[in-house]
Amino acid sequence: MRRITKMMISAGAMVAAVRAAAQEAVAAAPVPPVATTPVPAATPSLLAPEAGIGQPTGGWNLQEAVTPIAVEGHNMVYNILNPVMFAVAIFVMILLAWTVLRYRAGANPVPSKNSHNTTIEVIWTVVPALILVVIAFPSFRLLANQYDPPKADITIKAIGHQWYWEYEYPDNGGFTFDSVMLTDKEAAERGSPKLLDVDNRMVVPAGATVKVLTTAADVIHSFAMPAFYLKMDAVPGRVNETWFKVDRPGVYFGQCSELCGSKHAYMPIAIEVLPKAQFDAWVAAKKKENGIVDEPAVAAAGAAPAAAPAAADAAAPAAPAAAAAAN
Ligand SMILES: [Cu+2]
Repeated sequence: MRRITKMMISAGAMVAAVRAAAQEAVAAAPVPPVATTPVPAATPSLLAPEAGIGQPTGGWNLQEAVTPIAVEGHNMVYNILNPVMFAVAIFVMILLAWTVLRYRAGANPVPSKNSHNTTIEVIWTVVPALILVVIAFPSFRLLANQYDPPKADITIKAIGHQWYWEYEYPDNGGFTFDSVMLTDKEAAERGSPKLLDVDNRMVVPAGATVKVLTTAADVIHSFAMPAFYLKMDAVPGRVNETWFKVDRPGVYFGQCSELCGSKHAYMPIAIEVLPKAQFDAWVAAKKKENGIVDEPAVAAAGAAPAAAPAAADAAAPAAPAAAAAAN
């Protein structure tokens, strides 16, 4: 089943690649190059990437898991799928070697006339089916958890473009910004791995459930973050939903994971997880930069000192409510 799904996915990827190439050819002429304009980093505190966390390590293991879903996914890979695959592969190799040696023509001058054996046929049907059932239970549980998120604390929209990501913060006045890959020189200056860091990272608060809405402006892209065990297609004209929750502040790197044209490899995703207070400061800076004013908070702050003593009593209960609404 997994194999068929995998084949279907790779067939889908080929179709998408052909479609992307066609759309790219159409879009190539009028669209100016996007990766050349340097955008000043607006982040008040820029976290330094940490070796071995949220980026490739060159080993053959998965990147260290930093979300509950990633922990569950790694458990599935390391403790269920890999042992089953190794056991099946070794068993089949031994069986093959035994058959080749034991039933070779030289040792069997008179060939066997057996055509079938009911017992063996039942065994080789039932045992693989049981193995699949054993794999299915934790697999379906993981799938259900991935697609049944807890209530979101913040929603962020990730929009794929040829070839950069754009992020929108609808909960915080709807400011948007582009996230373009750093050159090798810029990445070296910042101490970041090359081809993975961007000028403006997607910033999220630590310990919060982040809902990510993915979509695209031109061709199909895919929003992927290995350390979060997260991958979601970004399809033009459609909005997909995924989520993550990271407790550990830090910088995590991912890449577009759907062939989307000639610079597919150069539109990385960098997510910076900040402690809540620093995140709030970053949001405040972004709002200021974009001229976004919190209407209810301004009204409450302006009304309180100006109000007559009698009116202040009536206004007082409304102020916390207004402040709560502003948050
Ligand atoms: Cu892409």
